Amino acid sequence: MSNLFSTARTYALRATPPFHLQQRVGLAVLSLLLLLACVPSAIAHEFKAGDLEIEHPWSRATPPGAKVAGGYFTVVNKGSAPDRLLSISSDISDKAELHEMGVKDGVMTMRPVEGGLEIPAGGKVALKPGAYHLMFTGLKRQPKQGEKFPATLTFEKAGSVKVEFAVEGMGETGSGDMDHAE
Ligand SMILES: [Cu+2]
Repeated sequence: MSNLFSTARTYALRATPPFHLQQRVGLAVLSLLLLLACVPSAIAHEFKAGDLEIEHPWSRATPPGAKVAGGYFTVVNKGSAPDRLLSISSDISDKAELHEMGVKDGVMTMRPVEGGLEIPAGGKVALKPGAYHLMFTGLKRQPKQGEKFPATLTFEKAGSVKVEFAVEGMGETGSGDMDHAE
């Protein structure tokens, strides 16, 4: 990418007037290529709700019979007031809870977040393996690698927003992951 950009800069510098048609066409093609290169991949999807951006919601394929699946994404708050993630719902499970990890008596545990999760003004919160995360509990079916399933996130100020969780492979752990089998 950076190579592409420096090539573009060199090209732009060279294309000083008189501006020949050939150069213009060349520049147009180059801009188009740059544009295509900057389109996020199918995996890096995002959703907007008011001042909030929800980046790349993802989950993981589960083994047959599993009753829980994790849910992860990053919320960016571009506004000047804090907001709060209150609840999550999806057809894939009976319930979806917001969990946080903690260490109790030297053992990693997870517990529901009480009162929702604050998204600070101008800040962001990442839900990821080993940290804050969603848990879809009472799975009605197994999420399959490569599919997307819809869910609704409800925020105190931004309201409800529909998102899609991209299901990644079972081995997709991120760092400091903890098994959700209970
Ligand atoms: Cu959990």
